[in-house]
Amino acid sequence: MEKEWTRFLLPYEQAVSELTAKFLALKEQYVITKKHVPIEFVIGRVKPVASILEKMERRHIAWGELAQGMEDIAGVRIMCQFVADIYQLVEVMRQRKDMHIIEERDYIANKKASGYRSYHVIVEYPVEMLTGRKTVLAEIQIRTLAMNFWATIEHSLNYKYQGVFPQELKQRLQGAAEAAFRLDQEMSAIREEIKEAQEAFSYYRHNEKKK
Ligand code: 0O2
Repeated sequence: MEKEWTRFLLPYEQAVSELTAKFLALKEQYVITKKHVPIEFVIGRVKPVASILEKMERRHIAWGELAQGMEDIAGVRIMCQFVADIYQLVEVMRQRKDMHIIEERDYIANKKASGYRSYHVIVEYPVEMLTGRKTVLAEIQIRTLAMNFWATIEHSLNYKYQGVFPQELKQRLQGAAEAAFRLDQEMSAIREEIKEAQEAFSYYRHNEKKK
């Protein structure tokens, strides 16, 4: 059985490492433009077998339906500074020819009941295997650093409470999610102000030079 899992997960491993490398390469391209870089860092993982089995049971997914029925076996997470960066990256992804978007879930505009916010993009991604081309599904989660901070803490608490949080903790987490989102909004507002100040400064310098 272990060998079968290894064989099954191999294209997903490849998809995660290729997609991670591609988003890092995209970041480098932004870096050399000397403009704002919308990517902070990128991580990827293949869902552990125990989590796949748990989700198969919870969602009643049969072994034969696994490749189409579970979209997040291959997962890549991109962290950004600002909410606007997230939408910029989604737009970049929509233009790319090497990954085909089949679904987008905007959990920023429509946060989850838990308080979770992130933008999920499900893509079909082709990997070249020894046996030929295999197209797998992958889930790209794009979120701000503040959203990631919240989700990381909530995720680890989830393990402890198995998803059944005491009422007070649940409310605190929902409150913390709102605080994280307010932080994102504040940072975006500050960023706009900095941009305006920089534009005004360069306009002033330009006019000074003309004198
Ligand atoms: P891991 O370890 O991150 O892979 P489901 O998986 O059934 O809950 P669905 O509809 O398949 O949900 O996909 P969804 O909700 O678009 O994405 C699921 C993934 O999003 C989760 O994967 C988490 O990574 C993240 N996520 C969604 N909701 C929450 C939440 O309330 N809190 C946190 N911290 N993360 C969330 P996994 O498999 O749970 O875990």
